[in-house]
Amino acid sequence: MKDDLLKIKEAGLAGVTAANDLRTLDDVRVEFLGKKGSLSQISRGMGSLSAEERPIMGQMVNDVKDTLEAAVLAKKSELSQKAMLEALATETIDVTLPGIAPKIGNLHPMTIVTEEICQIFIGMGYEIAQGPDIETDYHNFEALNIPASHPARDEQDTFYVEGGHVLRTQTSPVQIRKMETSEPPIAIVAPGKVFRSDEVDATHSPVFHQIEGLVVDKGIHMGHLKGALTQFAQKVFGDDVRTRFRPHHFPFTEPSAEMDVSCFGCGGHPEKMPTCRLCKAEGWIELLGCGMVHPKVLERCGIDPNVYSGFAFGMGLERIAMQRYNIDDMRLLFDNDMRFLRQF
Ligand code: 2NM
Repeated sequence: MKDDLLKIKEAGLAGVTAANDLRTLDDVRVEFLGKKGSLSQISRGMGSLSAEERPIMGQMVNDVKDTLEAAVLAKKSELSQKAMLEALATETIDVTLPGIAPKIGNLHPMTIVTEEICQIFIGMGYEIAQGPDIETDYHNFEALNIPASHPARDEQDTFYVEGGHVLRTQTSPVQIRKMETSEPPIAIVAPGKVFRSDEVDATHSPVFHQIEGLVVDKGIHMGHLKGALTQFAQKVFGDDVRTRFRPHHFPFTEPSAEMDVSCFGCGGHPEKMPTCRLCKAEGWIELLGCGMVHPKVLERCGIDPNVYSGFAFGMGLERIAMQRYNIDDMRLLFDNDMRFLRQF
């Protein structure tokens, strides 16, 4: 048994010395030191030894094991070092090869337009406000002075969901919630998705985007509304743009108006460009609805209309994006076809 052990030691050391790469070295390690290797087999045979011989042989087996392990370790570090030097000598990187360009995304045209408009209002001191897409009937209609009999409540126009809730048909409920929970002065804009039960076509979608604004303080009047919205229009379309206000009706404002901007296709002079497609030779383009917040709306939100007054406005964002980017079909904004979206 002792002879066997010495033979194993010598064969093992020879194997380690002969190993020229890490793989061969590991094969040698498994052959001699592995679970089923020669040393393990010797150990298993020790059961037949006498009680005096067993510890002596045990010690010898351990010594051989230590010797072989040390030899394998030393050889391993030598071979690793050699492999590293070889790799350094042979593997070179051609830094002149063309790179692989990372795929960089871009913002959706609706996002660009929304952020640009929000940024203009932020610059004028407004805060951004947000609220839930699913609203109570109260916040979407009742508080806005839209009674149960109003045509806007028709199921043809509004998505009703469980529990008498609705998908908000405008972002005004965000303004209602703001007025309910804070004291004037208030100056906010609320951008977001709104929902109406419309058929899809080139100019309609059941989901679209709006931005609405609200300013409430002591002494706010129509002059503030006209000034703020004209300044806004000039920031979006350029300093030369003019605005005009036409009387209109909304249940939640009194008086109410629609604001047009002079056409940025023909410069508001269709007589010089009778073919202008943007304004259909009208010279004006409708941009938004607006008005002085109805006293009943203020009162319902806990704001005393004898002390405070306010103006509000709302506009659709798809139409602005379509005019801005010369898009003739609203569906392109919702299809999310990459060939279209990559252009922005
Ligand atoms: C519009 C037009 C006019 C509006 C009113 C309110 C509120 F909550 F203060 F009463 N928010 N938004 C408003 C007024 C919206 O969209 C065409």
